[in-house]
Amino acid sequence: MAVQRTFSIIKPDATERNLTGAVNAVIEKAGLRIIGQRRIQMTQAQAERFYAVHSERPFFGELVEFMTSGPVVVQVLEGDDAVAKYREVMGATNPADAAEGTIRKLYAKSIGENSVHGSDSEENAALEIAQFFSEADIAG
Ligand code: 3AN
Repeated sequence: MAVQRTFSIIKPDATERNLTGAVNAVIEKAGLRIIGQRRIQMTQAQAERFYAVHSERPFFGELVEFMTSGPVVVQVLEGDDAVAKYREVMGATNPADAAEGTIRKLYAKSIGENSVHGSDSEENAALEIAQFFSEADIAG
């Protein structure tokens, strides 16, 4: 299995409930290493750019509003097969469908306020990491 990087966001519903450490514990227990991490207040422009692929979806406005409603923690994760592994650790988009022990089963409030984001491909991971990190801010 190849060592990969993936991009993660701990979303406002989780930072608001002081769950950054709890989410990080699940990530690290799964064998992923947090090699870059920064807490930021996303601007509307950053959120619109990040979720541009969803711009035609009915929930786009709500999604941008939510992602700018409070601080988020942006992260670079590294490990074997990191993209797929983190998707597994996050659980299904809708917490009602998420498997036991996953971050969304443990902590997500709803399909919209679902605590974490993780890249869906290695290609998107590279683009998403580049939106928020320079190499100087990543140490593996
Ligand atoms: P995932 O985050 O599991 O990759 P996507 O890419 O389908 O899921 O959706 C991106 C984000 O859009 C989700 N994390 C969630 O916050 C939001 N979202 C998706 N579907 C809905 C929905 N039906 N209503 C509100 N927000 C949604």
